[in-house]
Amino acid sequence: MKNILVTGGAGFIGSAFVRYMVETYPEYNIIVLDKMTYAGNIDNLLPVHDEPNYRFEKGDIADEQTVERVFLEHHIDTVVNFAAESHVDRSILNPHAFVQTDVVGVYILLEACRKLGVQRFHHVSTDEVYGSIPKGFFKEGDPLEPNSPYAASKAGGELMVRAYWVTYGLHTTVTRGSNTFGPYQYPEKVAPFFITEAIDNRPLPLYGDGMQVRDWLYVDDHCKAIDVVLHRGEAGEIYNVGGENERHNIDVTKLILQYLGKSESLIKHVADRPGHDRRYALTNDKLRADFDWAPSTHFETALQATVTWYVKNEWWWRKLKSGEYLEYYKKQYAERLANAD
Ligand code: NAD
Ligand code: TDX
Repeated sequence: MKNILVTGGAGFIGSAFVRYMVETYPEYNIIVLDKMTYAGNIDNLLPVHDEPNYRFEKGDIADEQTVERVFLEHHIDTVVNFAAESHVDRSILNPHAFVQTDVVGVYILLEACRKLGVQRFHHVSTDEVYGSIPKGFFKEGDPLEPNSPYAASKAGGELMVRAYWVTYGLHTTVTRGSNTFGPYQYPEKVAPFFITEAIDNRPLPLYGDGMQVRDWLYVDDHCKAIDVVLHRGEAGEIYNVGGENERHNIDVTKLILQYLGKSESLIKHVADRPGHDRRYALTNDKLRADFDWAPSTHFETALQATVTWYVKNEWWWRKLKSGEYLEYYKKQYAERLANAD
Protein backbone atom coordinates (compact mmCIF):
# COMPACT_ATOMS: atom_id res chain seq x y z
CA MET A 1 0.00 0.00 0.00
CA LYS A 2 1.51 3.31 -1.07
CA ASN A 3 -0.84 5.44 -3.18
CA ILE A 4 -4.27 5.58 -1.57
CA LEU A 5 -7.24 7.10 -3.38
CA VAL A 6 -9.76 8.55 -0.94
CA THR A 7 -13.01 9.25 -2.78
CA GLY A 8 -15.38 11.75 -1.15
CA GLY A 9 -12.37 13.08 0.74
CA ALA A 10 -13.75 16.65 0.82
CA GLY A 11 -16.84 15.60 2.79
CA PHE A 12 -17.28 15.27 6.54
CA ILE A 13 -15.84 11.84 7.42
CA GLY A 14 -13.68 11.55 4.28
CA SER A 15 -11.83 14.79 5.10
CA ALA A 16 -11.31 13.70 8.72
CA PHE A 17 -9.85 10.46 7.39
CA VAL A 18 -7.57 12.35 4.98
CA ARG A 19 -6.31 14.70 7.73
CA TYR A 20 -5.70 11.67 9.96
CA MET A 21 -3.94 9.56 7.30
CA VAL A 22 -1.73 12.37 5.95
CA GLU A 23 -0.42 12.99 9.45
CA THR A 24 -0.25 9.38 10.68
CA TYR A 25 1.34 7.84 7.57
CA PRO A 26 3.80 10.24 5.90
CA GLU A 27 5.04 7.24 3.85
CA TYR A 28 1.68 6.99 2.04
CA ASN A 29 0.47 9.32 -0.70
CA ILE A 30 -3.14 10.32 -0.11
CA ILE A 31 -5.02 11.34 -3.26
CA VAL A 32 -8.54 12.75 -2.90
CA LEU A 33 -11.11 12.33 -5.69
CA ASP A 34 -14.23 14.38 -5.02
CA LYS A 35 -17.01 15.70 -7.25
CA MET A 36 -17.50 18.70 -4.95
CA THR A 37 -21.26 18.44 -4.64
CA TYR A 38 -22.98 20.77 -2.15
CA ALA A 39 -21.44 18.57 0.59
CA GLY A 40 -17.86 18.72 -0.68
CA ASN A 41 -15.89 21.53 0.92
CA ILE A 42 -12.28 22.39 0.20
CA ASP A 43 -12.07 24.20 3.56
CA ASN A 44 -12.22 20.75 5.19
CA LEU A 45 -8.85 19.99 3.63
CA LEU A 46 -7.09 23.29 4.45
CA PRO A 47 -5.11 21.67 7.30
CA VAL A 48 -3.37 19.31 4.82
CA HIS A 49 -3.22 21.66 1.84
CA ASP A 50 0.57 22.06 1.91
CA GLU A 51 1.50 18.53 2.93
CA PRO A 52 3.79 16.81 0.40
CA ASN A 53 1.90 13.47 0.59
CA TYR A 54 -1.53 14.98 -0.24
CA ARG A 55 -3.07 15.60 -3.68
CA PHE A 56 -6.57 16.69 -4.75
CA GLU A 57 -8.49 15.78 -7.92
CA LYS A 58 -11.96 17.09 -8.69
CA GLY A 59 -14.09 14.45 -10.39
CA ASP A 60 -17.03 12.06 -10.32
CA ILE A 61 -16.62 8.42 -9.22
CA ALA A 62 -19.33 7.53 -11.73
CA ASP A 63 -17.25 8.90 -14.62
CA GLU A 64 -15.20 6.03 -16.02
CA GLN A 65 -12.67 8.17 -17.90
CA THR A 66 -11.91 10.37 -14.91
CA VAL A 67 -11.55 7.40 -12.58
CA GLU A 68 -9.19 5.56 -14.94
CA ARG A 69 -7.08 8.68 -15.53
CA VAL A 70 -6.72 9.31 -11.80
CA PHE A 71 -5.84 5.65 -11.12
CA LEU A 72 -3.12 5.71 -13.78
CA GLU A 73 -1.67 9.18 -13.09
CA HIS A 74 -1.30 8.55 -9.37
CA HIS A 75 -0.37 4.84 -9.59
CA ILE A 76 -3.25 4.04 -7.25
CA ASP A 77 -2.92 0.70 -5.43
CA THR A 78 -5.66 1.16 -2.80
CA VAL A 79 -9.12 2.75 -2.84
CA VAL A 80 -11.07 3.91 0.21
CA ASN A 81 -14.54 4.88 -0.94
CA PHE A 82 -16.36 7.52 1.10
CA ALA A 83 -17.98 9.24 -1.91
CA ALA A 84 -21.76 9.18 -1.58
CA GLU A 85 -24.91 11.16 -1.46
CA SER A 86 -25.36 10.82 2.29
CA HIS A 87 -28.47 12.59 3.57
CA VAL A 88 -31.63 10.52 4.12
CA ASP A 89 -34.04 13.47 3.82
CA ARG A 90 -32.58 14.50 0.45
CA SER A 91 -32.94 10.90 -0.76
CA ILE A 92 -36.64 11.07 0.07
CA LEU A 93 -37.06 14.32 -1.89
CA ASN A 94 -34.98 13.15 -4.87
CA PRO A 95 -33.48 9.63 -5.01
CA HIS A 96 -31.84 9.86 -8.45
CA ALA A 97 -28.40 11.12 -7.42
CA PHE A 98 -28.29 8.44 -4.70
CA VAL A 99 -28.63 5.58 -7.16
CA GLN A 100 -26.18 7.26 -9.52
CA THR A 101 -23.37 7.79 -6.97
CA ASP A 102 -24.00 5.19 -4.29
CA VAL A 103 -24.67 2.31 -6.71
CA VAL A 104 -23.39 3.18 -10.22
CA GLY A 105 -20.40 5.14 -8.86
CA VAL A 106 -19.31 2.20 -6.69
CA TYR A 107 -19.59 -0.11 -9.70
CA ILE A 108 -17.42 2.20 -11.84
CA LEU A 109 -14.73 2.28 -9.13
CA LEU A 110 -14.79 -1.51 -8.76
CA GLU A 111 -14.60 -2.02 -12.51
CA ALA A 112 -11.62 0.33 -12.78
CA CYS A 113 -9.91 -1.76 -10.06
CA ARG A 114 -10.54 -4.91 -12.07
CA LYS A 115 -9.41 -3.40 -15.36
CA LEU A 116 -6.28 -1.67 -14.04
CA GLY A 117 -5.24 -4.30 -11.51
CA VAL A 118 -5.84 -2.31 -8.31
CA GLN A 119 -5.81 -4.93 -5.53
CA ARG A 120 -7.34 -3.28 -2.47
CA PHE A 121 -10.77 -1.70 -2.04
CA HIS A 122 -12.30 -0.51 1.21
CA HIS A 123 -15.93 0.58 1.14
CA VAL A 124 -17.46 2.87 3.76
CA SER A 125 -21.03 1.79 4.40
CA THR A 126 -23.62 2.46 7.08
CA ASP A 127 -25.70 0.84 9.80
CA GLU A 128 -28.77 1.96 7.82
CA VAL A 129 -28.44 -0.99 5.43
CA TYR A 130 -29.86 -3.25 8.18
CA GLY A 131 -33.02 -1.19 8.66
CA SER A 132 -34.50 -0.60 12.10
CA ILE A 133 -34.17 -2.85 15.17
CA PRO A 134 -36.59 -2.53 18.13
CA LYS A 135 -34.26 -4.26 20.61
CA GLY A 136 -30.93 -6.06 20.55
CA PHE A 137 -28.04 -5.32 18.17
CA PHE A 138 -27.36 -5.96 14.51
CA LYS A 139 -24.44 -8.24 13.70
CA GLU A 140 -22.66 -8.49 10.37
CA GLY A 141 -24.49 -11.60 9.09
CA ASP A 142 -27.96 -10.17 9.60
CA PRO A 143 -30.18 -9.60 6.55
CA LEU A 144 -30.22 -6.21 4.85
CA GLU A 145 -33.59 -4.46 5.06
CA PRO A 146 -32.90 -0.85 4.03
CA ASN A 147 -35.86 1.52 4.28
CA SER A 148 -34.92 4.85 2.67
CA PRO A 149 -33.68 5.40 -0.89
CA TYR A 150 -30.34 6.38 0.69
CA ALA A 151 -30.10 3.16 2.70
CA ALA A 152 -31.21 1.05 -0.28
CA SER A 153 -28.58 2.68 -2.52
CA LYS A 154 -25.86 2.08 0.07
CA ALA A 155 -26.97 -1.56 0.34
CA GLY A 156 -26.86 -1.89 -3.45
CA GLY A 157 -23.32 -0.49 -3.60
CA GLU A 158 -22.21 -2.83 -0.84
CA LEU A 159 -23.60 -5.89 -2.62
CA MET A 160 -21.66 -4.96 -5.73
CA VAL A 161 -18.51 -4.77 -3.58
CA ARG A 162 -19.28 -8.28 -2.35
CA ALA A 163 -19.68 -9.54 -5.92
CA TYR A 164 -16.24 -8.20 -6.90
CA TRP A 165 -14.68 -10.16 -4.03
CA VAL A 166 -16.57 -13.39 -4.71
CA THR A 167 -16.36 -13.24 -8.52
CA TYR A 168 -13.03 -11.54 -9.24
CA GLY A 169 -11.09 -11.97 -5.98
CA LEU A 170 -10.64 -8.22 -5.40
CA HIS A 171 -9.45 -7.75 -1.80
CA THR A 172 -12.49 -5.87 -0.49
CA THR A 173 -13.53 -4.88 3.02
CA VAL A 174 -16.63 -3.02 4.19
CA THR A 175 -17.28 -1.03 7.38
CA ARG A 176 -20.83 -0.24 8.51
CA GLY A 177 -20.58 2.84 10.70
CA SER A 178 -23.24 4.30 12.94
CA ASN A 179 -24.35 7.96 13.20
CA THR A 180 -21.17 9.98 13.10
CA PHE A 181 -20.68 13.48 14.55
CA GLY A 182 -17.89 16.00 15.01
CA PRO A 183 -16.37 19.14 13.46
CA TYR A 184 -16.71 19.91 9.71
CA GLN A 185 -20.09 18.11 9.33
CA TYR A 186 -22.35 19.79 6.78
CA PRO A 187 -25.18 21.52 8.68
CA GLU A 188 -28.02 19.37 7.30
CA LYS A 189 -27.40 16.34 9.58
CA VAL A 190 -29.17 16.66 12.89
CA ALA A 191 -26.23 17.53 15.18
CA PRO A 192 -24.63 20.39 13.19
CA PHE A 193 -28.06 21.51 11.93
CA PHE A 194 -29.49 21.87 15.43
CA ILE A 195 -26.27 23.39 16.84
CA THR A 196 -26.08 26.10 14.18
CA GLU A 197 -29.82 26.82 14.23
CA ALA A 198 -29.81 27.10 18.02
CA ILE A 199 -26.85 29.52 17.91
CA ASP A 200 -29.16 31.78 15.87
CA ASN A 201 -32.15 31.17 18.20
CA ARG A 202 -34.05 29.46 15.39
CA PRO A 203 -36.55 26.59 15.87
CA LEU A 204 -35.23 23.01 15.98
CA PRO A 205 -37.60 20.77 13.92
CA LEU A 206 -37.59 17.46 15.76
CA TYR A 207 -39.31 14.72 13.74
CA GLY A 208 -42.29 13.01 15.39
CA ASP A 209 -42.00 12.31 19.11
CA GLY A 210 -38.18 12.59 19.11
CA MET A 211 -37.95 9.16 20.76
CA GLN A 212 -36.04 7.59 17.86
CA VAL A 213 -32.70 6.10 18.88
CA ARG A 214 -29.37 6.59 17.15
CA ASP A 215 -25.97 5.15 18.14
CA TRP A 216 -23.53 8.08 18.14
CA LEU A 217 -19.95 7.58 16.95
CA TYR A 218 -17.32 10.32 17.17
CA VAL A 219 -15.69 10.98 13.81
CA ASP A 220 -12.13 10.28 15.07
CA ASP A 221 -13.21 6.85 16.31
CA HIS A 222 -14.86 6.14 12.96
CA CYS A 223 -11.62 7.05 11.12
CA LYS A 224 -9.47 4.91 13.40
CA ALA A 225 -11.74 1.90 12.87
CA ILE A 226 -11.44 2.32 9.09
CA ASP A 227 -7.64 2.54 9.45
CA VAL A 228 -7.59 -0.75 11.41
CA VAL A 229 -9.79 -2.53 8.86
CA LEU A 230 -7.80 -1.09 5.94
CA HIS A 231 -4.58 -2.50 7.35
CA ARG A 232 -5.79 -5.70 9.00
CA GLY A 233 -9.22 -6.52 7.58
CA GLU A 234 -9.69 -9.87 5.89
CA ALA A 235 -10.68 -10.01 2.24
CA GLY A 236 -14.44 -10.15 1.71
CA GLU A 237 -15.23 -9.27 5.32
CA ILE A 238 -17.72 -6.76 6.72
CA TYR A 239 -17.21 -4.98 10.05
CA ASN A 240 -19.72 -3.02 12.13
CA VAL A 241 -18.41 0.22 13.66
CA GLY A 242 -20.74 1.27 16.46
CA GLY A 243 -20.31 4.15 18.88
CA GLU A 244 -21.80 2.21 21.81
CA ASN A 245 -23.68 5.42 22.62
CA GLU A 246 -27.40 4.99 22.14
CA ARG A 247 -29.38 8.16 22.70
CA HIS A 248 -32.93 9.32 21.98
CA ASN A 249 -33.01 12.23 19.54
CA ILE A 250 -34.80 14.41 22.07
CA ASP A 251 -32.03 13.86 24.62
CA VAL A 252 -29.29 14.77 22.15
CA THR A 253 -31.27 17.90 21.26
CA LYS A 254 -31.62 18.90 24.92
CA LEU A 255 -27.88 18.38 25.51
CA ILE A 256 -27.06 20.65 22.57
CA LEU A 257 -29.34 23.36 23.99
CA GLN A 258 -27.82 22.92 27.45
CA TYR A 259 -24.25 23.32 26.12
CA LEU A 260 -25.30 26.47 24.26
CA GLY A 261 -27.25 27.87 27.23
CA LYS A 262 -30.43 28.04 25.10
CA SER A 263 -34.06 27.37 26.01
CA GLU A 264 -35.80 24.07 25.27
CA SER A 265 -38.67 26.16 23.88
CA LEU A 266 -36.67 26.19 20.60
CA ILE A 267 -37.68 22.51 20.12
CA LYS A 268 -40.62 22.14 17.71
CA HIS A 269 -42.15 18.71 17.14
CA VAL A 270 -42.83 18.51 13.39
CA ALA A 271 -44.23 15.96 10.93
CA ASP A 272 -42.16 12.78 10.94
CA ARG A 273 -39.76 11.61 8.21
CA PRO A 274 -41.58 9.05 6.00
CA GLY A 275 -40.33 5.51 6.69
CA HIS A 276 -38.34 6.84 9.66
CA ASP A 277 -36.20 4.09 11.22
CA ARG A 278 -36.99 3.97 14.93
CA ARG A 279 -33.74 2.58 16.25
CA TYR A 280 -30.25 1.72 15.02
CA ALA A 281 -27.94 -0.39 17.17
CA LEU A 282 -24.84 -2.40 16.28
CA THR A 283 -22.60 -4.81 18.09
CA ASN A 284 -18.85 -4.20 17.83
CA ASP A 285 -18.08 -7.79 18.86
CA LYS A 286 -16.31 -8.63 15.61
CA LEU A 287 -14.01 -5.57 15.66
CA ARG A 288 -13.26 -6.22 19.32
CA ALA A 289 -12.54 -9.92 18.81
CA ASP A 290 -10.48 -9.56 15.63
CA PHE A 291 -8.56 -6.33 16.32
CA ASP A 292 -9.25 -5.37 19.92
CA TRP A 293 -10.89 -2.18 18.60
CA ALA A 294 -13.49 -0.20 20.54
CA PRO A 295 -14.61 3.43 20.41
CA SER A 296 -12.56 5.53 22.82
CA THR A 297 -14.60 8.74 23.08
CA HIS A 298 -16.89 9.82 25.89
CA PHE A 299 -20.11 10.95 24.21
CA GLU A 300 -21.01 14.01 26.31
CA THR A 301 -17.41 15.32 26.25
CA ALA A 302 -17.20 14.89 22.46
CA LEU A 303 -20.62 16.46 21.85
CA GLN A 304 -19.71 19.46 24.00
CA ALA A 305 -16.38 19.83 22.14
CA THR A 306 -18.30 19.64 18.85
CA VAL A 307 -20.72 22.35 19.98
CA THR A 308 -17.73 24.52 20.96
CA TRP A 309 -16.14 23.93 17.55
CA TYR A 310 -19.25 25.27 15.77
CA VAL A 311 -19.41 28.24 18.14
CA LYS A 312 -15.78 29.10 17.36
CA ASN A 313 -15.89 28.36 13.61
CA GLU A 314 -18.74 30.42 12.24
CA TRP A 315 -16.45 31.25 9.30
CA TRP A 316 -16.76 27.59 8.29
CA TRP A 317 -20.55 27.05 8.44
CA ARG A 318 -22.22 30.44 7.98
CA LYS A 319 -21.35 30.69 4.30
CA LEU A 320 -22.79 27.19 3.71
CA LYS A 321 -26.24 28.36 4.79
CA SER A 322 -27.08 30.21 1.59
CA GLY A 323 -28.23 29.55 -1.99
CA GLU A 324 -29.12 25.87 -2.56
CA TYR A 325 -29.12 25.22 1.20
CA LEU A 326 -31.93 27.70 1.73
CA GLU A 327 -33.96 26.14 -1.09
CA TYR A 328 -33.50 22.72 0.51
CA TYR A 329 -34.38 24.14 3.95
CA LYS A 330 -37.60 25.57 2.55
CA LYS A 331 -38.64 22.29 0.90
CA GLN A 332 -37.77 20.21 3.94
CA TYR A 333 -38.92 22.43 6.80
CA ALA A 334 -41.13 25.40 5.83
CA GLU A 335 -44.44 23.52 5.85
CA ARG A 336 -43.40 21.29 8.75
CA LEU A 337 -42.56 24.29 10.93
CA ALA A 338 -45.68 26.19 9.90
CA ASN A 339 -47.74 23.21 11.16
CA ALA A 340 -45.55 22.47 14.23
CA ASP A 341 -47.06 21.63 17.63
P1 NAD B 1 -20.75 13.92 3.12
O1 NAD B 1 -22.06 14.12 2.44
O2 NAD B 1 -20.29 14.92 4.14
O3 NAD B 1 -19.60 13.81 2.03
C1 NAD B 1 -19.74 13.11 0.84
C2 NAD B 1 -18.61 13.53 -0.09
O4 NAD B 1 -18.70 12.77 -1.29
C3 NAD B 1 -18.68 15.00 -0.50
O5 NAD B 1 -17.40 15.59 -0.41
C4 NAD B 1 -19.17 14.95 -1.94
O6 NAD B 1 -18.73 16.06 -2.72
C5 NAD B 1 -18.58 13.64 -2.41
N1 NAD B 1 -19.29 13.05 -3.55
C6 NAD B 1 -20.65 12.91 -3.69
N2 NAD B 1 -20.92 12.34 -4.88
C7 NAD B 1 -19.72 12.10 -5.49
C8 NAD B 1 -19.35 11.52 -6.72
N3 NAD B 1 -20.27 11.07 -7.60
N4 NAD B 1 -18.04 11.43 -7.03
C9 NAD B 1 -17.09 11.89 -6.15
N5 NAD B 1 -17.39 12.46 -4.99
C10 NAD B 1 -18.70 12.56 -4.64
O7 NAD B 1 -20.81 12.46 3.74
P2 NAD B 1 -20.20 11.87 5.08
O8 NAD B 1 -21.15 12.08 6.18
O9 NAD B 1 -18.79 12.32 5.22
O10 NAD B 1 -20.22 10.31 4.72
C11 NAD B 1 -19.12 9.71 4.08
C12 NAD B 1 -19.43 8.24 3.84
O11 NAD B 1 -19.68 7.61 5.08
C13 NAD B 1 -20.66 8.00 2.98
O12 NAD B 1 -20.39 6.90 2.13
C14 NAD B 1 -21.75 7.66 3.97
O13 NAD B 1 -22.71 6.81 3.39
C15 NAD B 1 -20.95 6.97 5.04
N6 NAD B 1 -21.50 7.04 6.40
C16 NAD B 1 -21.83 8.24 6.96
C17 NAD B 1 -22.29 8.30 8.28
C18 NAD B 1 -22.69 9.60 8.92
O14 NAD B 1 -23.27 9.58 10.02
N7 NAD B 1 -22.40 10.75 8.35
C19 NAD B 1 -22.41 7.12 9.02
C20 NAD B 1 -22.06 5.90 8.42
C21 NAD B 1 -21.58 5.87 7.12
O1 TDX C 1 -34.22 18.07 11.16
C1 TDX C 1 -34.08 16.92 11.62
N1 TDX C 1 -34.89 16.51 12.63
C2 TDX C 1 -34.81 15.27 13.20
O2 TDX C 1 -35.58 14.94 14.11
C3 TDX C 1 -33.08 16.01 11.14
C4 TDX C 1 -32.14 16.40 10.02
C5 TDX C 1 -33.01 14.75 11.71
N2 TDX C 1 -33.86 14.39 12.70
C6 TDX C 1 -33.75 13.03 13.26
C7 TDX C 1 -33.82 11.93 12.22
C8 TDX C 1 -32.96 10.84 12.80
O3 TDX C 1 -33.73 10.01 13.66
O4 TDX C 1 -32.46 12.89 13.85
C9 TDX C 1 -31.91 11.59 13.60
C10 TDX C 1 -30.60 11.75 12.85
O5 TDX C 1 -30.92 12.25 11.57
P1 TDX C 1 -29.79 12.50 10.46
O6 TDX C 1 -28.75 13.39 11.02
O7 TDX C 1 -30.46 12.89 9.20
O8 TDX C 1 -29.11 11.05 10.37
P2 TDX C 1 -29.71 9.61 10.00
O9 TDX C 1 -30.93 9.71 9.18
O10 TDX C 1 -29.79 8.82 11.27
O11 TDX C 1 -28.51 9.06 9.07
C11 TDX C 1 -27.14 9.29 9.45
O12 TDX C 1 -26.54 8.15 9.98
C12 TDX C 1 -26.22 7.10 9.10
C13 TDX C 1 -26.32 9.83 8.27
O13 TDX C 1 -26.96 10.95 7.71
C14 TDX C 1 -26.10 8.78 7.25
O14 TDX C 1 -25.24 9.26 6.22
C15 TDX C 1 -25.46 7.59 7.90
O15 TDX C 1 -25.32 6.56 6.97
